[in-house]
Amino acid sequence: MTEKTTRATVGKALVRFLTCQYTERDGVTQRLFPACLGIFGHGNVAGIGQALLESESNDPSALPYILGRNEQGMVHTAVGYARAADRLQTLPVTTSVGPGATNMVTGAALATINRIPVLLLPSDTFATRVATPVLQELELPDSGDVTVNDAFRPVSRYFDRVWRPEQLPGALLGAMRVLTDPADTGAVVVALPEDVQAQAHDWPEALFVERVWHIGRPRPDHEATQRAIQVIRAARAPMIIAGGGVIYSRATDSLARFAQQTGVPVAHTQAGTGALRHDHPQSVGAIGATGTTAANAIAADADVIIGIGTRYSDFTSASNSAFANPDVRFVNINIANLDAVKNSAVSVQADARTTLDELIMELADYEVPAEHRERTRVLASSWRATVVTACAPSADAITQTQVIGIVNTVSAPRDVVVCAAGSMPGDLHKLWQARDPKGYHVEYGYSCMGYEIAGGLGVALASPDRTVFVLVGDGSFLMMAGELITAIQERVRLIVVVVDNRGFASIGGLSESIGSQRFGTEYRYRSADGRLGGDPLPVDLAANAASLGAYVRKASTCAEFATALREAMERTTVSVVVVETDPADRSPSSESWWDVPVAEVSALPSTQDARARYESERAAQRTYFRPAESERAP
Ligand SMILES: Cc1ncc(C[n+]2csc(CCOP(=O)(O)OP(=O)(O)O)c2C)c(N)n1
Ligand SMILES: [Mg+2]
Repeated sequence: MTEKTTRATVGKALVRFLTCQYTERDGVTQRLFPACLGIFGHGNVAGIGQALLESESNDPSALPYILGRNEQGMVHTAVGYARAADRLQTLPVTTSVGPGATNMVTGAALATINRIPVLLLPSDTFATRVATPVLQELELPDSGDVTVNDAFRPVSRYFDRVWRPEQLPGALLGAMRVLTDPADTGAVVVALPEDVQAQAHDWPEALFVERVWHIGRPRPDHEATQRAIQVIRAARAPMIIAGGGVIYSRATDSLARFAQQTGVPVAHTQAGTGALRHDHPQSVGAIGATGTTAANAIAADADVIIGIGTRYSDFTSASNSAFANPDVRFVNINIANLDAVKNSAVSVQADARTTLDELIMELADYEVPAEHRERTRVLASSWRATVVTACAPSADAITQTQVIGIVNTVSAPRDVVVCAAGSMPGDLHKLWQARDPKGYHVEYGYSCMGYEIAGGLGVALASPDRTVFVLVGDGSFLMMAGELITAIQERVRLIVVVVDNRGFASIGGLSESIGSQRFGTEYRYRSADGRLGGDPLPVDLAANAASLGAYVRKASTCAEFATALREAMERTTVSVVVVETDPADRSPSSESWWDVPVAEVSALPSTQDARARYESERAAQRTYFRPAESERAP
C-alpha cells in the first residue's frame, strides 16, 4: 500500500502541523498553539513567512500571525502566555537568521530557568552552503557545521536542526514531547536553514492529523508517600513552601484544604504567590530574601520544610541561611526529579494536586501543636499590620510601596500584576496581597529587565477576561518598551505603570550595601570631573510612551496616581501611567539575607566595612542538609 502524501514546502508542513496540535488535561482539550509570533528577515520570509501567508489566506483563525518588535520580547510574550495558561498552551516564535535568531537566546534561558514551554523557530544559514558565507553567517575557521544557533543548546531543553525535509517530523515530535512534559519543559528550539524552509517534499498525510498531547497527573509512588508521611507526622514545627508548581498543577484548593486541616503554615515563593490567598489563616506570606518576617521566623525554627513545586532558588532559601534549625528535614513534592531531590529531601516525584489530595486523606489525624498555630497567627498578623502601614497612602510624594498598595486596592481580585526586575519584584513579593492563583505574575527565575511589557502582553493575550497591570522600572522600560506597539496592534488592554526613580534604585541600594556607594546606577550627565555625577538626564518617559501610541498619564502623588489608574481602567487599549517616586527604599525589612559577594580587599573604607559585615552574615549559610531519613545529627 502506498502512503497518501501531500506535496508542500517545509515551511508549509510546519505551519500545518502547528495548527493541529492540542493539549488535554483534566478532560479539557485546547489548541497548543493558538497563534504565532514572528519577525521576518531573509531567513524566514520565503519559508515560514510564505507558509503563514498561505495559511492566513485560507483561514485567518488557523494560526494568526502576531508581528512583534524584538525577538527577545517575543519569547517573553510567549512565556507570559504559557505561564498564564498553566503551561498548557504557548506561542511559537519564528525569526530570521543571525541576529534575529540570537536575540532569542536570552528569552530561551528565561523560559528554561522558569520551566515554561516555548517553541523557538530560528532560521539558520543555507544547508547547501553553496555561496558561503551568507549574510549574518558565523563562519568559524575550525568547524563547518556550527552556526550561531548552537548558542541555544545550553539554554534549551531540546534542540534540533532540520538539515533535510525528511527530518522535520521527528524534530517536531521531539519538540512536542518536551513542550508538553511538565517535568522536562523549557525552551524548545527547532532551527530551520533558510533553503530547507522553502524546499518541497511529499509529506505523509498522517503528519497533519489532529494530535492530542495528554498532560497527566503522575501519582506519587506509594513508598515515597509513606516516607513523606512519616517525616511530616513527626514534625512539631513544620512549614510549607509553595512554588509555581502548585499553581501550574491547579493544586491551590488542595493546598488550602491541607493547610487548614493540618495547621501547617504556608509561605510562597515568587512563582508561588497566589497559591494561597493572602488572608488564609495559614498564610504567612512570602519566604526568603524578599520574604515576610513571619515566614522567615517560622522557617528559621522549622523542623520540617515541605517544598511543593519549588526549585529553591537562592531568594527562597535566603542563600541557604533561611533554614537554621540544625535538625531541619525536607519533604519535596515536585513533578521534576531535579527539584524533588534538593536539600537531601524525602522526594515525592509526582503531580502536586494528586499528592496533596493523598496527603489530605492519609494525614486526616495529624495536626500541628496548638503553639505552632498560635505562633503562626501572631507572626502573620504582625506582618499584616506592617503591610498596612507601608502601603497607606499619604499626601507627600508617592513611594514605591504606596504604588503597590494603590494598584492592589484599585485592581479587581482576578486582575494580574506583572513584573520582573529591579526593586519592584522584592517589594511586591513582600507586600502584594494575592487574591487569585493567576493574579500575580513576577518573572523571578531570570529576573530579566525587559520582560515586563512583553511578558505582560502575553498574559493579556492569554487572559482577555482579566486586566493586566504591568509594573516596570524606568531602567527596564528603557530596555524594552517596543512591545507596547505590539500590544496596541493586537488591541489588548494593558495598563503599564512606569516607576520612574531615575535609574537603578535596586542596584543602587545593593551597591551601597556592598560598599560601592551607588556607583554607576543613576541616570546622570557626565560631569566636569569626568564621572557620571552631573544633573539628572532629561529623559521624558511619558513622551516616549505617547510617541508609541499609548494613552499616557503622569502622577507624582498618591491621589494623582489612583485617579490616573482609574482613568486607565476605563479604557480598553494600552495605557501608560508614569509615576515619579523617591528612589529611597522604604519597604519593610525581610530580616533575611541574600549572598552577594563583597570585595575581599579594598582601599575604600566603605568596602572594608561591607566585607566585615558580609563575613559575619555568611556564617549563617549552610552548605549541606542531612538526608531527611537519617538519624539526628550527632
Ligand atoms: C537584562 C538585565 N540586565 C541587567 C540586570 C541587572 N539589574 C537588575 S535590576 C537592574 C536595574 C533596574 O532598574 P529599574 O528598572 O529602573 O528598576 P529599579 O531598580 O529602579 O527599581 C539591573 C541593571 C537584569 N536583571 N537584567
Ligand atoms: Mg529605576
